[in-house]
Amino acid sequence: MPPTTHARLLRWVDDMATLCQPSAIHWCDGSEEEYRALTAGMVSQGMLIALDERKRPGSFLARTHPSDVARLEERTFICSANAEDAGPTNNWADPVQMKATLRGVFAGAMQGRTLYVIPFSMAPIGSVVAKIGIEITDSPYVAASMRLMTHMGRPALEALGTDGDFIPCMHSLGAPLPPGSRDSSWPCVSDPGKKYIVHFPDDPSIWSFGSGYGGNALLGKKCLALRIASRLARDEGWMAEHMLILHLTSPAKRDYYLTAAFPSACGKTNLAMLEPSLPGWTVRCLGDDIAWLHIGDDGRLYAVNPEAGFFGVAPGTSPRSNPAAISTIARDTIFTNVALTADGDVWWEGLTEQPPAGLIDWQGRPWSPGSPTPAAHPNARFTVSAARCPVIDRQWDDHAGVPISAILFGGRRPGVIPLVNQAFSWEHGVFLGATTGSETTSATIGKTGVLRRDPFAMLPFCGYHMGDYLGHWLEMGERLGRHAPRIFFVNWFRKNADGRYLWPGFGENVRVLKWITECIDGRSVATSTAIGLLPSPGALDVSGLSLPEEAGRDLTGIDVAGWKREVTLIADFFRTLGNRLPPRLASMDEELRQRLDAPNPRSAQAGGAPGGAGGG
Ligand code: OXD
Ligand code: MN
Repeated sequence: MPPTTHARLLRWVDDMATLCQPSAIHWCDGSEEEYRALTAGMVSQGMLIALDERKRPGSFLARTHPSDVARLEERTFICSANAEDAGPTNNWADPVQMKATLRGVFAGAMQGRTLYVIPFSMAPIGSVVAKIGIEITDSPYVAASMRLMTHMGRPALEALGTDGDFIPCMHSLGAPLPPGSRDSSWPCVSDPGKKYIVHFPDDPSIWSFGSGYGGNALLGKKCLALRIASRLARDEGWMAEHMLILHLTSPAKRDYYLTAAFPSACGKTNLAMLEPSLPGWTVRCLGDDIAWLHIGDDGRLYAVNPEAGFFGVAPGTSPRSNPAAISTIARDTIFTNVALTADGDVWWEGLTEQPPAGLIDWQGRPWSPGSPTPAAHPNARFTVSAARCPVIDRQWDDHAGVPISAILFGGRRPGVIPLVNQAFSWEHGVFLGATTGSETTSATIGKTGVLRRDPFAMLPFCGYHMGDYLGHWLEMGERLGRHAPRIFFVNWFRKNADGRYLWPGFGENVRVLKWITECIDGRSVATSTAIGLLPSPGALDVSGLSLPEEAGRDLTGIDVAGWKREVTLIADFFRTLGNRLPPRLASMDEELRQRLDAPNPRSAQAGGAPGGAGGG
C-alpha cells in the first residue's frame, strides 16, 4: 500500500509505473533500516564494494561505467515554451516534442528493476523556502545517495499532506533487465548521445534518462535546486545560486556569514570547511555547493542550504587541503570512482604524497605509480551527510537561514585577475559576477583547462535566459538597497611565469577573508582603482608568509595590458547574450575600458568609478 493518499502523486506514480514496467515499487521512508537494506542489496549484486569496517566503517565504493563519470552538459536541456527563454547558454528543445521523445525512451525502461519513489525536501522541511520533490528512479544507488544528500523520506511525504505541491523528478538508468539477462555493476546507457537530462521549467518537472551519476541522477541537486529553482526564484523574487555558505568568526568574536560562487571543482568545499591559519579565527560550514537566498522581514539577504549532504570532489582532498572533509568522510560515506587499497580502504591522487602499494584503480585494474592513467577518476566523489562534518555550523539547517554580509565570486585564473577585489557597488559586483571566467575542470565531460566564461558559476545551471538572470540580480540589488551584501572577486589560482601558484591557498585564504571583514566593517583598508577596490599597501595580513615581493605585486596589483584584453573578451561574451543583456552591464565594460585608459589606473579614480563604494 502506498503510504499516502495524495491523489496527484498516486496518479503520477501509477502513470510512470505503467510506462516503465518495473517489477516492483518501493516507497522510500528514509529510515536507517531502509538505507542498510539498499546498500546490502547493492553489495550482493556487485554495485557496491563494502570497505573495511575498521578502516572506513559504514562506507562503500561504487565504480561507474567509464562513460558515466560526470555531468553531461551537451545532453542537458531546458524545455521552456519559447526557445528564446532558455537563452543562448542552454540547449533548448520543444517541450511537447521532447515529452513525446521521453515517453518513448522511458517505455519499458525499468523492466526487471524496482521503481523507488523518493519523497524529499530541498531545504529543511518546514522552512519558508523549502520545495518538495518526488524522485522516481530505478537506481538503488540514487535512492541511497538521496538519503545522504537531501531531507528525504517519510517527513517530506507528510509535509506534502494530501494535496501539497511537489516537483516530479523522473529518472531511469535506461537499462531494462528482461528475464534471463544479467545485470552489470553499473547499469546505464553507454552512448552519451542517448542520454537525456531534461527540465520543463513551465511545469515544473524533470526527466533524466541513461546516467546514474551525480548531478545527472540525484535530481534534487543541480536539476531541482539550481536549474528549476533559479527560474522559480526569478518568478518569485529570490535567488538560487551555485554557492557555498560559511560562518566566519573573528578573534573579537564578531560573526560574518559569507557565500561564495566558484565554478565546479574550484574549491568550494575547501573554503566552506577552511581551517584558518591565523589564530583566533574560526570557520563553520553551512553548505558547500548551493545557496537559496531570500530577503528577510528585516530587509537583509538570508541564505539557506537546500541540501543535506556533500557530493565532494575526492582528488586533491587531503589532511592539508581540507582536514575537516577528511574527518567528515571517515565513516558512513559512499565513494564513487576512487581507488581501492589492498586493505579495503580508499585512495585518490593528493590524499597522501606516496600512493600505498597494491592499489586497484577506479576501473578495477591493478595500479602502480607507473600506470598511464590516474588511480582515481579526476571527478571521483564522496557522498556523505552534512551532519557528519565536524565543523558544521549549528545553524546549518535553520529554517530562516543566516544573514549574509558578503558574496564572493571566483574562478581558476592563472593570470590577470588579482587575489581579491571588492566591487564598488552591488551593480559593479553583478558586473564582476557576470564576467567570471574559469579554466574548465573534470566536473563536466569535455576538455579541461580551457578558459570559459561562467557567469556567477551558473553557466551549466541557470534554468532560463542568462541575460534575464543578470537583470534579476540587478533588480535584487535595488530591492536590497542599503542592506545589499558587499561583493568581492577572489582568485586563489594566480600563477607565475613558471606555472607555479603565487598564493599558498587553503587555510591561508583566511587572510583574504580577514581583509574582507575589514571592508565590511568600514575600515580603510582598500584603494580605489580602475578595476575595483584592492587591498591598500600593507592592508592584507601576510605576516609569517614568505611571499616574494613580485608575488605580492601580481596578487594585489593591476596587469593593465591583461585587463585591456579582458575588457574585449568580456564585450565578446556579452554580445553572445544578445538584446537581453541588461544595457547597464555593457556600459560598465565600456567604463572599465575608459578607467584603464586613464593616466593612472592603479590609484584612486577621478570620476571614473561607479558610485556607492560604501566604505572601502
Ligand atoms: C557539482 C558540480 O557536482 O558543480 O557540484 O559539478
Ligand atoms: Mn557544484
